Amino acid sequence: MGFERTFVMLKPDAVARGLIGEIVGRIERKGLTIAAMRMEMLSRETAESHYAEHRGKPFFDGLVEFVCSGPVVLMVVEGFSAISVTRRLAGKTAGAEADPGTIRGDLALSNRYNLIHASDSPESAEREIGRFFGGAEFFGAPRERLRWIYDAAERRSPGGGGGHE
Ligand code: FUP
Repeated sequence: MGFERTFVMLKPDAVARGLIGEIVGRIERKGLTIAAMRMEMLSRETAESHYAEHRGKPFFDGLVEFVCSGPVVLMVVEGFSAISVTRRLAGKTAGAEADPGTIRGDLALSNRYNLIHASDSPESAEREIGRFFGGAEFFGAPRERLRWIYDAAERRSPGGGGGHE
């Protein structure tokens, strides 16, 4: 809780389907801030280390092949409770089971082509941001914009940074 940064990846299906704006728009409209962003093709090595916890599972090879099959959008998203809020915006893993109102629930049917990855814990967020944005500069929201998103007390978070007090 409090001010957090999380790692988000829009997968090749999101890019190929022209849904970058739709998904980024949902994250921004919620009040979270895109603190860093770039587009690239993942190498096999990077994809395998990103999904290392799934190594050995039946879907691992197909998953790695899929995320390397086209460009992805890599982002650092920040704001109050950014990690859990972004997970809830994404919805359950399988598109067909994800609740309407979520990104996957509204826009996906597959459990592989599910559009978005979002870090699942503070530890994952730190590791994944380090993997993809080590040394990068993050750009926080201007304070005037945050004024109507957070109460002043909520903005005084221990982590500080990124336009917060
Ligand atoms: P999530 O945290 O919701 O992204 O889901 P997981 O970490 O459990 O799974 C990571 C990715 O593996 C999913 F986004 C899609 C892929 N996957 C499959 O391709 N098949 C499956 O049966 C389960 C997951």
